[in-house]
Amino acid sequence: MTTQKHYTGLIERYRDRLPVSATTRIISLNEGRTPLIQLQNIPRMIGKDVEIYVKFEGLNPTGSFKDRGMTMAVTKAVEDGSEAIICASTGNTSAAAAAYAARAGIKAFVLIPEGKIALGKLAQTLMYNATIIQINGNFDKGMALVKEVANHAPVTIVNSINPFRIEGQKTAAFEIVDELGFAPDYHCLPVGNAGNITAYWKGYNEYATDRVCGNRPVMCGYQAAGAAPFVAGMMIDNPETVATAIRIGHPQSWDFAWAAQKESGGWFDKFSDEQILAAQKMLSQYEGVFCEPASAASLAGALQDIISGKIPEGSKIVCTLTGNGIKDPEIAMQQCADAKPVTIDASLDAVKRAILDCL
Ligand code: AN7
Repeated sequence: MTTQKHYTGLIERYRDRLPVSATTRIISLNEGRTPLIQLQNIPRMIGKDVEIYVKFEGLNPTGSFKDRGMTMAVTKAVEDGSEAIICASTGNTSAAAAAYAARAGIKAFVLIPEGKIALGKLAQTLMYNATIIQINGNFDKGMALVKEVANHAPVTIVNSINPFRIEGQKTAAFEIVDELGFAPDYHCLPVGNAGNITAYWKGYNEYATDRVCGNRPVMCGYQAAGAAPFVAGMMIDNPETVATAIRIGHPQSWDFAWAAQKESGGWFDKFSDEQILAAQKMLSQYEGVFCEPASAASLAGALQDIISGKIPEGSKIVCTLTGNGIKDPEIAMQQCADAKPVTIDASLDAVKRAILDCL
């Protein structure tokens, strides 16, 4: 009998394609290897013959895709002798930075827009014991400050301008190809700072260059209507959306994201908060997959483009669900405000009546 080595994270799995050496101390929480779930009910409901898969990145250790980039960024920061990391964040990066810093035994500083990050993200960042610095400004302002302060203090930036973040995140594309045996025809994802679309495109390109797959997907980037600089074709100053994760007006990976769109023959589009929330609820109700609002932009976009025919029938589509729905309990409760739990007497009769009333 062969003993199977237990899974120890994406750096170990893809170490040949990542910038680590045999002696690198790997800082990992066994991130990656997230499920690729084929939707069963929604394609039938829209009456289209398509294969839609969701890459559920909300099942990473801190509940978002950021763990992929953070294992790599923190591994390299530690290798380079850094004792502190810093990031600006709409919430998920801060949680990931805090967790991997805890794992590494170094310090994490996170700059967040006051009052604009989801409750779960704040709670986990506190638990991981990061130093949280709230600013009375948005993510873009925080990002600018982080870039400045890194010139004045011994801290390593772990936002996606750190190239090791992109290296880690490109492994999501590898996993999809390894699992399907091919690259999808279309890859749909939410776009905020645009690090992730950059990373996926890099991953697909590396695999295509090495002939691991014969094709590369069309890249479709979806934004919230109030925070859609790629749709506007220019940076915007006061982004607003209920999907706080992507409340970003000055994306750092601007040029890389345009390259991904152009080289893949893809497009950007934007969706209202109502459309994003509807997609989030639909995915929960009809597929049992609970992602956070920002993540649902990928499905909102895919469905619109499938229904319009822009994405033709017969296509294989992957939507990245970037974060877990549990991170934003306040939005979830608002989404279900009409589905108040019934309160009844603790008796068999009352429970029986409550069930029969609903059938
Ligand atoms: C759930 O945490 O920017 O286009 O500071 O949390 O790579 O920025 C989060 C971004 C999509 C957008 N979905 O990804 C942060 C942060 C979720 C996110 C995005 C984010 P990028």
